Amino acid sequence: MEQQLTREKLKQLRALVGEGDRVAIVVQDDPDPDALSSAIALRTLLGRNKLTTPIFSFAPVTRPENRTMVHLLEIEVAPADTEELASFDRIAMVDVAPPYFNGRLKRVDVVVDHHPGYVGGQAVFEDVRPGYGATATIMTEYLVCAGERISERLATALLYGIRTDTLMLSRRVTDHDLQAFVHLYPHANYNLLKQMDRPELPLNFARVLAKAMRRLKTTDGIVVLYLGAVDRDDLIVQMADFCLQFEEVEWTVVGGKLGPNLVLAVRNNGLGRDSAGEMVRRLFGELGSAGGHREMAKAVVPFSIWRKREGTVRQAEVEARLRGLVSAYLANLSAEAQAG
Ligand SMILES: [Mn+2]
Repeated sequence: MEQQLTREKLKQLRALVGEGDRVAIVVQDDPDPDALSSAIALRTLLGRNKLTTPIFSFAPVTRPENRTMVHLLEIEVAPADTEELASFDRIAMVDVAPPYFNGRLKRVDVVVDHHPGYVGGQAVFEDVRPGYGATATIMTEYLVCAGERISERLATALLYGIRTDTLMLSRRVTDHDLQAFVHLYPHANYNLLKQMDRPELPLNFARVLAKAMRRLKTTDGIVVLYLGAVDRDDLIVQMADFCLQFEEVEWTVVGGKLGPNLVLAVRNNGLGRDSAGEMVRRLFGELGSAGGHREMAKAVVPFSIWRKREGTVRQAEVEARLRGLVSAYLANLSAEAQAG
C-alpha cells in the first residue's frame, strides 16, 4: 500500500514542479543529517542541481558532527532570507512542517516530513508520515520508486540521516526505516560514515585526553572522569563513548566545564536494566537540566548551583564527588533489585 502511495505522490510532485521553475528547499534551523540528506535527495528526485535548487536555512549548521557531514559530502546550505525566498517559483521543505517557520516563509508548495502534530493543508503537495523514523526513509522510497540511481554521496547522506534520527536504529524505527537502510547500505561510503561518526578532535584536546587517561580506573564497572574546561560539548560525549570500549566497563560518566556549566555525558553498555536517563534525572534533575534514554543521557548543571550544594569546583574534588554520587546511586539500585 505504501508503494502505491509513494507512486501516486511522486507523480503529483513531479507534476507540480515545472521544468524551468526555480525551486528553493528550506530546512529547519541548524539542520540535522536527516534534513540535509532529504534535501539533496529531493533535488536528485527533481533532476536538479545546486544552482537551480539551492538549500536554505535560517540558522547555519553548528553541531560538529553535522558540520563534518556538510564538509565531507559537500552540501551547501545558504542563509535563508524571507524576501529572497519569496522570489522563487516553488518553495519546498523537508523534515519540517510549515508552522515551524512561524511567518518567516510567505508560502510553501511542497512538504515532506515525519514529525507528528502537523494538521496539514498549508501546502499544495504534502507527504507527512509521522510513523516513520526519518524523512530520509520517505525520500529513499521516492528514489527507489522513481528508479533513480542513488549515488554514493546520496546513499551515504541518507543512511547517516536515518541512523542519526533513529539513534542507530534503536529509537522510533519502523520496518520502512530498516528497509531503506538495507537498500542504501551497499551504496554508501563506510569511510565517510566513519569520519562523520567521529569528528576530528582539536589538537589541544590531546593534553586533556592524556591527563584523563592516567586517572582512568573502573570500580564496579563504572568509569567517572571530570575533564575540567573543554572547548566543545561533543568532546565530552566522545570521551564517554571512548571509555565505554574498555573491558569490564559498563557505565561511563564524563563531565566537563563548558562556559559556566558542568556538562555531563552518561553512557552504559546496554546490558543492564538501569537507565542512563533515569540516573541523570534523579541525580541532577533538581540542579539543572537532565534527560536521556536508557543507554545515553546528558545533564547540564550551572556551576553556581553545583558550588552551593557541593562546596567545590576544584577538578579533583568534582571528579571524586561525581564518582561518589554515581557509585552510590547504582549500588542502591542493585541493592533494591536484590531485595525486591
Ligand atoms: Mn527527521
